[in-house]
Amino acid sequence: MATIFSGMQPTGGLHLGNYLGALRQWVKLLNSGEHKGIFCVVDAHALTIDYEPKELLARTRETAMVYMAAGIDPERALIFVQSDVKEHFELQWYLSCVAHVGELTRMTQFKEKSEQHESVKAGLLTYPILMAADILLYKATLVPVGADQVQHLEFARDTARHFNHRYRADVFPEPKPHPLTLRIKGLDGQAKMSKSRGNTISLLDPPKTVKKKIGGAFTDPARVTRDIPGTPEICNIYTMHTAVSPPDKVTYVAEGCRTAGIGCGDCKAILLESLEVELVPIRQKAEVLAREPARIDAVLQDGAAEARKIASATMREVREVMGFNADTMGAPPGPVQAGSQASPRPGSAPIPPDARGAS
Ligand code: AQP
Repeated sequence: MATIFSGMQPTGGLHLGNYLGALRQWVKLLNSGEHKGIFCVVDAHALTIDYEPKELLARTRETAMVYMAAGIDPERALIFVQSDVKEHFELQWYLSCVAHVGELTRMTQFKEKSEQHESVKAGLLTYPILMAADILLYKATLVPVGADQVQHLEFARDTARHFNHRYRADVFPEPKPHPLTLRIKGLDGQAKMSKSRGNTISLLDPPKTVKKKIGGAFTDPARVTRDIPGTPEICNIYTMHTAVSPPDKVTYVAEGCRTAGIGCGDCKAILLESLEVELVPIRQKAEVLAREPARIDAVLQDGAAEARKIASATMREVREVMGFNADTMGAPPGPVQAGSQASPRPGSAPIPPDARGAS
């Protein structure tokens, strides 16, 4: 059974782009019964952009809540928070010692995001190493990724290869991409719908807000008046139709747009109906979950406990092939006392009393 791993950053409220482009596909993959699912809220990745520490925890919980409301069943999949499993960061460092800086500086996301800042934080450069650690820690074999993350997944595959080759071991399987091709543009019709751009329809927006946002959303600029035909393929409203409307309605709005048989307002009204079919159950489940924060915390605690089990088993293998003491996690805390029962590191000679500074 393939293990799917994926995650989202708690950088803001999850939106239609996150849902239609990724989350809905995770649910489909999980419900196919062919995969084991591990879904992480990647809060440490969220530090690579400016954020408000006081808001991070609430956003992290909300992200997990939306995973559940959208259909990720915690009985069938692990849901946990990245920073709760410290092995991600340990593995990140080890991988950073087999990864190449040249590969990192070539990443499109790094180039684009670093151009926006005068002083570039190291975390922006090493972001793909943490992503590789997230995936490899669970030996995930299938990773649902959007086009903008394909390069990072390729990096994770390369890093798995570098590691296995360097340590002449077969610790990490190479994760395969499960391509997510749908791309939803923002309400501005310019860039992709993005939490950080403020051009989103949030999954938890009330119906009135969704209506208002769709009403003001950018369409084909050629359709200045209702009687001018348009090109549905370049219109973000049409893209959303293809994701949420039944096929007969998709055909109807496409033809109506091309022939000027319908106006953008008509097209948006039909989209609203389809969107509500998709969003109502998510909102309802989220409302119930929001009243039960202890349930969300319990899911995240159980998820982290299970994730730690997998992670610590992988790290044991990793440490062993790297020449560390594989049992570090189980070692008793505190300094080793003379005459204690603690086992010496493999291959280590006893330390002579003089060297310990004993009088
Ligand atoms: N507009 C989108 N259309 C389709 N898919 C999208 N995804 C994001 N936006 C769209 C997919 O959602 C998953 C999780 O994304 P993320 O939270 O890790 O970060 P992101 O892709 O950078 O999402 P945002 O909203 O744009 O966040 P910010 O603004 O913080 O950078 C990914 O699988 C992504 O493909």
